[in-house]
Amino acid sequence: MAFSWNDPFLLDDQLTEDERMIRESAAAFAESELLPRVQDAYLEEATDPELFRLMGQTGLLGVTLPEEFGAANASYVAYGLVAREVERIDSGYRSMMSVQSSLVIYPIYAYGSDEQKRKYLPGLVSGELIGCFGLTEPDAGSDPGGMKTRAEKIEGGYRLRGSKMWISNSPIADIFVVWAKSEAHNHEIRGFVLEKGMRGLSAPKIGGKLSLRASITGEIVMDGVEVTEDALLPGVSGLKGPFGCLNRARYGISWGVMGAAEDCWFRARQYGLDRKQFGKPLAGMQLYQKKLADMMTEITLGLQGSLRVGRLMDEHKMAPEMVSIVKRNNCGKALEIARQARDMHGGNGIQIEYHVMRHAQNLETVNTYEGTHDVHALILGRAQTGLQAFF
Ligand code: TGC
Ligand code: FAD
Repeated sequence: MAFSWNDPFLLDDQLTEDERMIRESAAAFAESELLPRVQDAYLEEATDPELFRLMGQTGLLGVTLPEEFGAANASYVAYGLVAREVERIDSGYRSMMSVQSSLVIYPIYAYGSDEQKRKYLPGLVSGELIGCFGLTEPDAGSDPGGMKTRAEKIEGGYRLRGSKMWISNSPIADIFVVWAKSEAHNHEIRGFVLEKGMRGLSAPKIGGKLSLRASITGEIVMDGVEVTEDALLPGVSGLKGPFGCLNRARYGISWGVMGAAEDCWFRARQYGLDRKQFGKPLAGMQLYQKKLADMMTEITLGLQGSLRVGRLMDEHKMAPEMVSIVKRNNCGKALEIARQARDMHGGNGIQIEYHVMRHAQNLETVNTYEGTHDVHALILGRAQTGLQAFF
C-alpha cells in the first residue's frame, strides 16, 4: 500500500459519503469565497457581513440541526470537517461560523422555546441573521461564574445590566445570546436572547487587534435593557447552559486549528522544495525535514483525536473532558506548527502573501479563547485527581 503523505492515516476513508460531500463543498467555498478576500480583510481589519449569507447558502451554518430549520441534519464529524476547511483559510472566518453554529444556533435549539426556535433558527441557519454569544466580561474571563451582569425582575419580563467583553460578531449582530445572573431564579445564571435595536443595548467594536483581524470583535453593553418574559431561554439554568454550547464550539475548534496547521505544513513543505540555499532545496536539509516530520505527526494524530471525539459525540457518549483534550492539544500544536512554518519561510514568512504568520497570529487567540491552554490543563488535572486547582 502506498503512503499518502498528505493523509497519512487515510482520514478520508473513515468518513461517510455525506461527510465527504460536506467537506468538499466547504473546501470549494473556502477556496472560491474566503481565500480571495482574506488578505485584504486581515490587513484592513474588516469583516464582510455578507459572508454569513454566503456560508448559509452553502449550507455551512448549523449543519447538525434537523432539516425542518433548513439545515443539513449532518453529523458532528461533518461539523468538524467544515471547521477544518474554513480555518484552513483563516481562524477568524471559522470563528464567525462556529459562534453562529455552536454558540447561537445551538443554545436556541437546545434550550429555547418552540416560539424562539421558529422565530430565530431559520434566519440564523440561512445567514440572514447574524448572532453573537456574550459570556466573558471585563472582570470574568476564565472564571465566568464571577460575572457581574444581572437580570432584574420587572413586570412581564426582565431588565438587564452589565457588559460583556471580547465578543465575536457583536458589532454586526442581529441576535445576542447573553448570560446573566437572574434575580428571579435564585441568582442562577440564565440565558437571554436580545435583538439589535433594543433600548440600552449597544455593541462597540474593539479595534487594534493584532490577531483574528478578519473577524470582528466587540463589547456588549446592556444599560438597563428591558425584555419581555419570552426573551428568557427556558430550558437551562446554571453554568452548564453556556458550557453545553462551549463543548460543541471547542470540539469544532479542535478540527479547525488542524486545518490552519495543515495549511502551514503544506506551505512550508512547498517552500522548502522550491527554495534553494547552499546549492540545494531547503527541503533536502535534515533540520528542515525533522520539522516537516513533526508537523505531519502532530496533525495526523490531532485529526484522529478529533475524529474519535466527533464519533463519540454523534453516539451521545461525549464527556466534556474529551473535548478539553483535543481543544488544548490541537490548539497548542497548531500554534507551534504555525510558528515553525513562519521560521521555515525565512524573511518571506513575515509577509501577508505567504499566509503563515497570519495563521500564527490568529492561533494565539484560538489558544486563549474558549478556555485557555492552561485552563483546559486544570480541567484535565481535576478529572484525574479529583482535586480542583483553579483557586
Ligand atoms: P464548575 O464548578 O466546574 O462547573 C459549574 C457547573 O457547570 C457544569 N459544567 C459543565 N457542563 C457541561 N459541560 C462542561 N464542559 C461543563 N463544565 C462545567 C458543572 O457540571 C456544574 O454544573 P452544576 O449543575 O453542578 O452547577 O465551574 P467553575 O466555575 O469551577 O469553572 C471552572 C472552569 C475553569 C472549568 C470554567 O469556568 C471554564 O471552562 N473556564 C473557561 C471559560 C471559557 O471557556 N470561556 C469561553 C467564552 S466564549 C468564547 O470564548 C467564544 S470564542 C468563539 C469564537 O470566536 O470562535
Ligand atoms: P484571564 O482569565 O484573565 O487569563 C489570563 C491568564 O491567566 C491566562 O494565561 C490563563 O490561562 C491564566 N489563568 C486564568 N485562571 C487561572 C488559574 N485558575 N490558574 C492558572 N492560570 C490561570 N468570549 C465570549 O464570551 N464570547 C465570544 O464570542 C468571545 N470571542 C473572543 C474573541 C477574541 C478575539 C478573544 C481574544 C476572546 C474572545 N472571548 C469571547 C473571550 C475569551 O473566551 C477569553 O479571553 C478567555 O476565556 C480568557 O479570559 P481572559 O481573557 O479574561 O483571561
